[in-house]
Amino acid sequence: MADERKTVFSGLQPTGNIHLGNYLGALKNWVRLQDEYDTVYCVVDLHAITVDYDPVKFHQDRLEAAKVLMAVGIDPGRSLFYFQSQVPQHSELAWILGTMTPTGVLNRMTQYKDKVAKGVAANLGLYSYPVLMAADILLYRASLVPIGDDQKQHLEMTRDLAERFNNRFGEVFPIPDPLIPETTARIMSLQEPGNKMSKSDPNEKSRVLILDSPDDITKKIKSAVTDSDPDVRFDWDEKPGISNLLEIMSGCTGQSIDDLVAEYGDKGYGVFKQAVADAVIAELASVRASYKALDDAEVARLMTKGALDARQRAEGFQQEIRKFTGLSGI
Ligand code: AQP
Repeated sequence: MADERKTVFSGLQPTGNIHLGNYLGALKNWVRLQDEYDTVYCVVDLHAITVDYDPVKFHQDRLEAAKVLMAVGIDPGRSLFYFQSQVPQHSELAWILGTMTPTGVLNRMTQYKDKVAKGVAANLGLYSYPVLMAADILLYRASLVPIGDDQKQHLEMTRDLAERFNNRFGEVFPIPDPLIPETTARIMSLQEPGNKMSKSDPNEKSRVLILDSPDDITKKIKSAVTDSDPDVRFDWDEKPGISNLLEIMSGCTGQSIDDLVAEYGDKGYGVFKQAVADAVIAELASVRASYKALDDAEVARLMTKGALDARQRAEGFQQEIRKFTGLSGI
């Protein structure tokens, strides 16, 4: 029987160790959505090579990312899960969508501008990253895309491209909606709470990794930059460091920010930071245990199988695109 469920798509770049921002902003939703939707998740390795990388390390990082995602709860038995580069239809659709993308739109993409401003070499792949991201999503006719706040602008561009394609060639793509968490959409760096927590930040103390030991988690949370006024209050302008920790604790425990402020408001930063660290350790304990139980060879085997299944499904969808665009006969 045909699968009537709506399709969810999302991807993660294997650009380094997966952190609490990735987890609270996107991955928790990825896992949850597997119960209700037809879920397609991808380690987006083609996106990751838009920045400088070492091929040997990259090959290991890619498998490691797949392993951590499985430990977090991505289940290849319930989700289509694979490496993007092993499904060439992503790149084919990206080319077609690229022919419909005004360069003026790409010139407005803030992530590209931010990366280049930070010294990342400007190249065509980095510049057209949002077009490939649109292809990733639209290839599977996805209707929902769980992402953190930093990907919102790219998703808006995906929606515009879907409409543009539908108007030009016929109703092919659903217009995908973003799924962005209310409180943990942008987890900030522990050292510079004005910047988002990021895999590529050179300061390792800026982020908690999904696989950090309980000791490391405690040390990193305790050394998080805060301010000198001892009240625990939610106020991004005056107290960005504490507001970030409140969001992290709320994301890990499910307690509201108001409840946390009521509980820790006058307890002092020492007690509050310890409670945040305990909450993060408790949240990530099962991920660490699952990771230890996973075997690299089995992860690689499951990813190969995922790619075979994804290629078959993607080819069916791409045949339709080729017909609509005149690249094959109707
Ligand atoms: N700090 C964050 N807070 C909330 N969500 C976040 N995401 C990333 N950082 C945060 C979300 O995680 C998903 C996977 O992200 P990605 O690997 O595709 O790339 P990214 O958004 O560029 O994440 P990083 O960690 O900052 O990587 P680098 O340093 O390589 O650029 C996405 O849904 C993202 O929104």
